[in-house]
Amino acid sequence: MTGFFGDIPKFTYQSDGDSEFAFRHYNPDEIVMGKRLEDHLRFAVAYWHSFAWEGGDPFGGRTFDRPWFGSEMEKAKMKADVAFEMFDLLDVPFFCFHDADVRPEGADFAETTRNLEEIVEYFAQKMEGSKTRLLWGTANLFTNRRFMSGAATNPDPEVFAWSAATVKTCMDATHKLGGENYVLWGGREGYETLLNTDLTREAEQAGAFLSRVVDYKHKIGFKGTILIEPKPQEPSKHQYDYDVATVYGFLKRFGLENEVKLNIEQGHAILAGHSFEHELALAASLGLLGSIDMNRNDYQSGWDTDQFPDSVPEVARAYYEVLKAGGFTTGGTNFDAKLRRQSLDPEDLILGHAGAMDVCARGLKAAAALLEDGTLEALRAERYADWETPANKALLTSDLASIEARVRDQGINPKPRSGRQERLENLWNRYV
Ligand code: XUL
Ligand code: CO
Repeated sequence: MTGFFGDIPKFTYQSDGDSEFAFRHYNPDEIVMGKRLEDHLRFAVAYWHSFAWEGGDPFGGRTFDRPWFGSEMEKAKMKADVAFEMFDLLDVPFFCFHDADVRPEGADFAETTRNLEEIVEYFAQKMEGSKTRLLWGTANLFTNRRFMSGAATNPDPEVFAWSAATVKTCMDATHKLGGENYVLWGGREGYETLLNTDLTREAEQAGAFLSRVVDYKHKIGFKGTILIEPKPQEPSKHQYDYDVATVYGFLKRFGLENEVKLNIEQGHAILAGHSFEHELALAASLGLLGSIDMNRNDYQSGWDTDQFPDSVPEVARAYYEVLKAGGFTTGGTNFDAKLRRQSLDPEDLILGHAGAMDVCARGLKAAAALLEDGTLEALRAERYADWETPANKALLTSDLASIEARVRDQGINPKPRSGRQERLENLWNRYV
């Protein structure tokens, strides 16, 4: 034991009592739609925000003063000890990490890789005594200055090579630890100005890069899912993986739409001018729904604030789409969320996650009840019911001249019908 979390007890579900250190709504064993809540939600802790982020902002540096900060291997191991203690206290089934969150950077590529391998070995040992599994691994191809002009899309082929080699090592690490997915967030795959950017060439590089990642997945027999995480801007002014629709176009262009799915983040959807549920519904309809990064954005600030979710109605909308699509398979709910920089105490870290788990549990249960009630889906189906007749189905394959003849012959004259939005909103509000 590191002692970092003092006497904070392990969280359990307690429907009554007044302990702050208990789940009020998240009962992992509760059966919802025939499945345990833990298996629906598949919560994961994000290593980077919880253990590597120092609390800086554009106007000031580190506010957190963690005993594991530093570049020595011993500190990296202490960080892992604290992380696994927290996973245990919160009883979370998963965690996620970038290479740079977990290992010290070495003097060169070889040393950096050795450091990663040493920590992966350490994680493997810790996982033997823990229930927590790896939801996904990923490579940080955005913090180091070598990536300032992109990774796969960099004008410098040496950066492409470095990035490809790094992703290989991170896929190896993920595979070794039994990860269920591998994520690629295009951190600096984008541009600041078109004046110095060749869009065509950069897209070809990105397509080749992702194709090689898919090849390598098959080569090593990694059975997990490759996931792309869309985001429209930040850090770049324009990010190539803008949103779900854009990434779908990219995957189709390179013939990868059956190989890669999406990790969709609430805050990124908001930045793209969409709702989270829009992005989830679209991904589900395209067969690309993989996993989610759950957080909330500040609706006034216009940047990615990565806060823990606090709104049951919002997360209910998201889980409604996930449940309607059949639930997660390899995916899960990763809290890509960080403390506010004034939240210095170990308790804050624990309570941020526990509160978010309760919010998600309430949201998922509300969404499941509405889905099981069936009224919403029945009303939606009713709206499109006229498409079910053979004559109307034939419209989708008829030519314009024969459609015109039908409109004339049958005297077709459409009568507008209510979309009944308020009625449906009232239905929602009975459940959340
Ligand atoms: C950045 C972000 C990343 C990815 C993983 O906005 O969401 O943390 O989730 O690289
Ligand atoms: Co994310």
